[in-house]
Amino acid sequence: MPADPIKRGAFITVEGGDGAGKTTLARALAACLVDAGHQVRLTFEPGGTELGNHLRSLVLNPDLDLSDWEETWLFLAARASHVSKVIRPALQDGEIVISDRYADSTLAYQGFGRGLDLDRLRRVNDEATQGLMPDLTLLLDVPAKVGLQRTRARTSSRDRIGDAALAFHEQVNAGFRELANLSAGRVIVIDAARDATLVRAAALKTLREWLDRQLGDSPGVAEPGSADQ
Ligand code: Z5A
Repeated sequence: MPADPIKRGAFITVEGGDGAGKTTLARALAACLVDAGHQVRLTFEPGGTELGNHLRSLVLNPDLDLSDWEETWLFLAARASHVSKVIRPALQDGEIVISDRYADSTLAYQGFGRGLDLDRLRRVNDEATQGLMPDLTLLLDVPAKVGLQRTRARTSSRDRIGDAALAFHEQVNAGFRELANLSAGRVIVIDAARDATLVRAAALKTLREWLDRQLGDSPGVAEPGSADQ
């Protein structure tokens, strides 16, 4: 089990650039875990609480002019609320929390993308999360161009960050890969340029192996759709 003494569940994050398939995968993983009998809390950033949802609409509003640090504080305020009101209580109840984005997104987007100081970002992230880091992070790696094509095929609505230049998204993706190298024990990189079924299968395999190691004789992870068979 994780070392944090007040924590009994497991904390898993799904990270990656725009259109990497995080939401699709997070939902599929949650469904497989629920089918296997786990208590699962599926959540996301920015959002997951009333304050977080308000801050999400502010920080993604393309008509709002924000400095890079103003943008960062909004993400951090949303995270502080998310950790204290959703993630920690769920972990204390023994649930498996799956968050679609978390602290690594701030390092990748505001650090590698915007160019803000990484050490300072780590410190403020640490304050916002009260030191709570994921036990496992699945990093969906997809070329920025492919990810942006996916999201732009889905919607034409604009957002402050998704609309940034391709070069920005490439820096973000390179940042995520560097973070994975720095935290190789926690972050597992999954090739997400493949068909969604293959991405899900690779992620499920990783998750099963990880749960076997962490949770011993817990129910594990069901095959997709096995509850219906
Ligand atoms: N942000 C930040 O800067 N700092 C922070 O600290 C945090 C966030 C926490 C959140 O916006 C923005 O905030 C985000 C980072 C920034 N901005 N950007 N860019 P969001 O939550 O609205 O956006 P997102 O997190 O990038 O989600 P997304 O655009 O919805 O992408 P996704 O969740 O990775 O993908 P998806 O919704 O699962 O799939 C996108 C489409 O592709 C959809 O039509 C799927 O059916 C399709 N899809 C999924 N997988 C595949 C595969 N494998 N092949 C083909 N098509 C696929």
